[in-house]
Amino acid sequence: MKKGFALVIALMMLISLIGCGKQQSTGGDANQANGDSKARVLRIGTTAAPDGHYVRGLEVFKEKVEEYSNNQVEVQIFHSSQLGNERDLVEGVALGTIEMAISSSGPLPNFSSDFMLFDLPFIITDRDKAYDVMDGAIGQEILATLEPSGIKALGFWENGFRHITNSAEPIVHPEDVRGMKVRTMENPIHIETFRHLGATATPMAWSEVFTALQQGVIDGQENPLVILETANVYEVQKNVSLTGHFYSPAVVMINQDLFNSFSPEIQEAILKAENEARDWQRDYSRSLDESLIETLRGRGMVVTEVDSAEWQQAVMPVYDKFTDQINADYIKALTE
Ligand code: EAX
Repeated sequence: MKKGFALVIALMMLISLIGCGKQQSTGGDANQANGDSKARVLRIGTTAAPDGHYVRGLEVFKEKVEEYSNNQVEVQIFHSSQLGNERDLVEGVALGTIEMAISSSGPLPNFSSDFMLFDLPFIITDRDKAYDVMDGAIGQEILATLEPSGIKALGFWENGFRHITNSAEPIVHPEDVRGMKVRTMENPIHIETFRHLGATATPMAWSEVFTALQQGVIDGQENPLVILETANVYEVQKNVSLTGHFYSPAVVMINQDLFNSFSPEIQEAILKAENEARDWQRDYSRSLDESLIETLRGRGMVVTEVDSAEWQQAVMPVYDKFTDQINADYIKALTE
């Protein structure tokens, strides 16, 4: 009986492996062999839900890149971590097993420490100022640090201002998170910030968070409002406190060798489409931050305003632990 069951499981695994292999063969490299008459497929992976702000932006990118390339390129969007968690996605693009990805800044310091700039608490409080730095020389320098990993990073999109959620009493003051088990992204500065506040920081991939909250493995988490809404976090968390303690950009990336294999015209189409989609996605993200407070209240969440200065002061010591690892001119550009 047991043996029969094991055989069935083994067969199922084999079938799913064959399935994966097939899916991968639709990728860019495989299509190269078919000549230019057939559209080359760019699969883009994201952890976001189908109606999340990344996916909406990627839909704009898809439409534009297909138009600008005269349909020589086809974009396929894989939402909800179907191609893996953010760390897997970035690794996949580096290795060329996935053509493209969008990843929040969370796992990027594992690939290039320069990205830590954006992870410092409250380093960004004004998104327009942040866009200037990210789109200017400094941002481009930081994106280029992914090149040795085989990644061409195209631009900074927006994940957004992160706010803390929980289900016990609403969090108002920094000391309220003491003793709480808070899920953070797999990011050294994020982990240290919550540790510093006296919480048990629990780094975890995004796809595991909903269940962990539901089962009480963690008490809270932090994310932009759009994620609370589109990933149904309001179903398992009662309160959101508008701390805005981190601003998280999101990087759109493509495998470097794959990008280089395209004609200059197609490369131009990809770059132009990414640029325009980025602007669209940022505007969309910004508009959601305004509208979603009421939406989440309607979902039954208690939305709590906090004293930002009090929170900033509480996390300042975190800077001392990391500033020697971050280019001082970069910090200046964001803070001055
Ligand atoms: O990129 O892991 C996270 O909390 C991210 O904000 C989310 O997956 C969107």
